[in-house]
Amino acid sequence: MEHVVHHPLPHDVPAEWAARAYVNEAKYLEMYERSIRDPEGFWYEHGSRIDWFTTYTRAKNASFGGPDGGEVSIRWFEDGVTNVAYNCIDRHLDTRGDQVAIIWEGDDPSESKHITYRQLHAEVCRFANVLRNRGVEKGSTVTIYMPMIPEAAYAMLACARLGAIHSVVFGGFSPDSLADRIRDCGSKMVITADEGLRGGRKVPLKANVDAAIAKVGGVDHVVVVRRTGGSVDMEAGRDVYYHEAAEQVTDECPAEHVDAEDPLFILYTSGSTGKPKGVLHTTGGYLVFASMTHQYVFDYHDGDIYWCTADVGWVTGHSYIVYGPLANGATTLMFEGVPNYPTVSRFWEVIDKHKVNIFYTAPTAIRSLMGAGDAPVKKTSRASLRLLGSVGEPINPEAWEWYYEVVGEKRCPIVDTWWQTETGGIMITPLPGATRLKPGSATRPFFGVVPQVVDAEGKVLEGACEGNLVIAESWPGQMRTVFGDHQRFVDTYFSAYKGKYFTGDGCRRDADGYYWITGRVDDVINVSGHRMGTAEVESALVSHPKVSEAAVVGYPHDIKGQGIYAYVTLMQGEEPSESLRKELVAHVRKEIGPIATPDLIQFAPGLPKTRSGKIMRRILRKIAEDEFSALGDTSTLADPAVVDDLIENRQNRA
Ligand code: 6R9
Repeated sequence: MEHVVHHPLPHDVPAEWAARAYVNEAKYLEMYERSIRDPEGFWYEHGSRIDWFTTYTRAKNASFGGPDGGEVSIRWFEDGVTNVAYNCIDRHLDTRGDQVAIIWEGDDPSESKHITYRQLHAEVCRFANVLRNRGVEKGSTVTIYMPMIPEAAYAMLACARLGAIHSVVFGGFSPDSLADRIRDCGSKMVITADEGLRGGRKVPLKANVDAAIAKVGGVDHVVVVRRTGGSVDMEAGRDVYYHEAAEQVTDECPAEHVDAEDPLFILYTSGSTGKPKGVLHTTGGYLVFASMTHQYVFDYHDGDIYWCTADVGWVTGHSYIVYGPLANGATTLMFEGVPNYPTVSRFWEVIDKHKVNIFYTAPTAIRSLMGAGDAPVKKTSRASLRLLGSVGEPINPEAWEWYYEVVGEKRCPIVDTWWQTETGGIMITPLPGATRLKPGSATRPFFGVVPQVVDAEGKVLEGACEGNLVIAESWPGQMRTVFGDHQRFVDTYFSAYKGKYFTGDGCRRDADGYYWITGRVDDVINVSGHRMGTAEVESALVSHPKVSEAAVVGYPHDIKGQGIYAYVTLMQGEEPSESLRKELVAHVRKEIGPIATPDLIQFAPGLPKTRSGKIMRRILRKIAEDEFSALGDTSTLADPAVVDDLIENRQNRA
């Protein structure tokens, strides 16, 4: 390939991709144009891709408040009645009851399972009955804290079947983080496992739940799935093993009829302020959007084996392991393990073992496997692969090329999919067969998505430009509110640019109309594809008795995309030391979880502040990036001398 990495030329769409794809370029343009000109007609039509107990009479009823800041209200298919679990399971039983719905691949390569749609139906009904017997009903909130085992999907679908609202909390979060999330949504029920298993190591999930409940109270029931058989404390009257409870119930459970705008799930995500937000997604629009994007973006056809490597604790797991694929009657692979266990060939071996056709992963995984060289890839066949996907953060062109050439052997298009917890599904993405690819660009909007690039004042920029990314019109998969705090929803997403959804991302648009996401423009950092508010890490640090003040910024990291750089000012009389550094790292891991582990901690006698006391993060970012020669205007600093000390003792030296 002859293109220059920094100004990549588009890859042409080979005839074979176009021949099997749902849409070619002309069809994409035609459908996209229609979806924007006539959103009501377009979505009215596509809403019928799922089954409804009562059909909607209108598709879209949404307002972003307008330029004067009116009410923000987002409703799709609002008088329709349906059920997500019914759509993901029951409606397939006649045609594909014996087809595999979920392939589960364990952490240990000798363990795997195949679950057909008929078995899935029985498992989910049973799970729903266990929950119903313990008081879960339409509108209840249920916290799910599980490893990557099929029961995680059963539990989610069981909630959906009952019309209950699940809140899945990633198994890597600490008891404190779990406690906050249980408290915020008021769950009386927690579903967990004895222990998780990842990379050969055990994760004490049940013990973490016990510690969380000791802090929050209000939890009446804990359902414990046995995964490792490790011994755990069971509190009589509160805790029950799932396999014991399941013996007491039948495998039939009717699907509740729920309104299109009834909540389906809450998923907590980080923003620029301290407390994670409960992003609320509802039923009808979410499922239409998740299933439609899954079909078109991954060009999913009957019989394909599809694998998304995300964890169900993140939105990617919700939309593209569970809901989108199952709504489409797909075979979806769920992987318990990690990319480098037992060896760095694991992903490729799993692809060969299960003849995976479509593979969707994150740039951080690609970069770390790229670091292990080509040989662990090349020793596997990967002949089944037809399409590759990327999500979670910008993919650098070098990693894109490696993924394309070494993993996909130039046979497979790469779909670089930009979206967010808030958007529910993929927003900007190539469509295989329709879109010429440019390494590093998420390319063009999906149907119904109206991206705009605006400057700091909110002026809409035209043509090739760079600025902040906003979305001008509602789409069905959009979050509806912040659970319990609609004003926060309005303030976070619709106040920076009135009448528009602000994504928090910076973006460039090139002369071909392709979008290049440049990363967050707010105080959110993206570490290995995990979103984290710098304020969350700061509040964890200052909760340590020896810390007086902390400021956290991201810095470029070869594998993780961004690393966590913390500046810490100690309490009077405390001395910096290696052991204190370790103590602080351990403290943050305990407060938030291992994903928030600071990579670098710099002890600073003072932080750069304006005279009004605001920390000048711009300066801290520059120093963390080892770019301190271009600090910009420092004239507003209260005490310019602190900067010299910060530079002198910087931790990230080239
Ligand atoms: C799905 C998911 C959202 C943030 C988003 C952006 C970054 C995700 C991306 C990407 C560039 C892509 N992001 N996909 N940046 N290219 N293809 O990751 O949701 O965890 O909420 O993160 O991730 O910064 O704003 P979430």
